[in-house]
Amino acid sequence: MNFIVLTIFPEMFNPFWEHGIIKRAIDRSKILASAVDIRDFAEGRHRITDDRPYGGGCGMIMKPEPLAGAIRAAIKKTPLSKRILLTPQGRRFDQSVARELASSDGVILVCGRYEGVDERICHDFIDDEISIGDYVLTGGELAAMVIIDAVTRLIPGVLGGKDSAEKDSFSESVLEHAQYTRPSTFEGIDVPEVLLSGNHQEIEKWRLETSLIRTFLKRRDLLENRCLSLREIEILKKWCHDIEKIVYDQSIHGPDALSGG
Ligand code: 6GU
Repeated sequence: MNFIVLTIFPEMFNPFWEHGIIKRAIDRSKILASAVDIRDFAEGRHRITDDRPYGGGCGMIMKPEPLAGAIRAAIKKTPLSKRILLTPQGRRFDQSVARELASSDGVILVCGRYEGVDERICHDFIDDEISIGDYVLTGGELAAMVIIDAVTRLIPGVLGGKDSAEKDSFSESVLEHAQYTRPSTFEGIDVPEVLLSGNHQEIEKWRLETSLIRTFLKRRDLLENRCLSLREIEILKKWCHDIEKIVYDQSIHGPDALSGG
């Protein structure tokens, strides 16, 4: 997998390449990654990369020639890579887009800056436009890092065995279950007993239940769009039953029965 980032701030990527999983993926040749300075393709003594918009208006526009030169050079290096413009106008990046990119040969990520990019670049040099969410960043650089990070961890062999893809496809539509590590008691709060039991079947069941309840409480939209498994339906049905019982008992004995009022 080859990532080429085109940016006027290539130095922003140095600490990104040099830490954690990304560094390890580069060291182990799971990914190739480079940030190329668009300014290297700009003409003239001042190597200007932006200019005023035709028709007037505030803000500066990225000039087409340096971008075209940078993109052409990147295509020469990686002819099969998809050319992606990072812009708040793009389609929304999510786990399924990350998977799509992870299965490609490579991507050329073009970081927009200023108020935008000359439209002729968008038309003739770009295959796809991606946004990382509905807010406006000062440039595409942080979005490029988000995308490279999310895509890299999906590449086979980048994460350890336990974190591999099969768990991923699950975690994209339900939230990760609660996690604990030592000590078993922290500030008076114990780790749930089941996790210390060594009963793997019970532990797995507990994890699925906490995943589901969290998803229901924090991100109900994920649950609504998910194709539920039989086991998940059974768990949800049991909750419905338990909640109905509480409500039923309350309505029989009266709402004040338990408080004694
Ligand atoms: Cl990809 N670029 C910019 N400038 N702002 C954004 C974005 C991208 N995604 C969300 N906001």
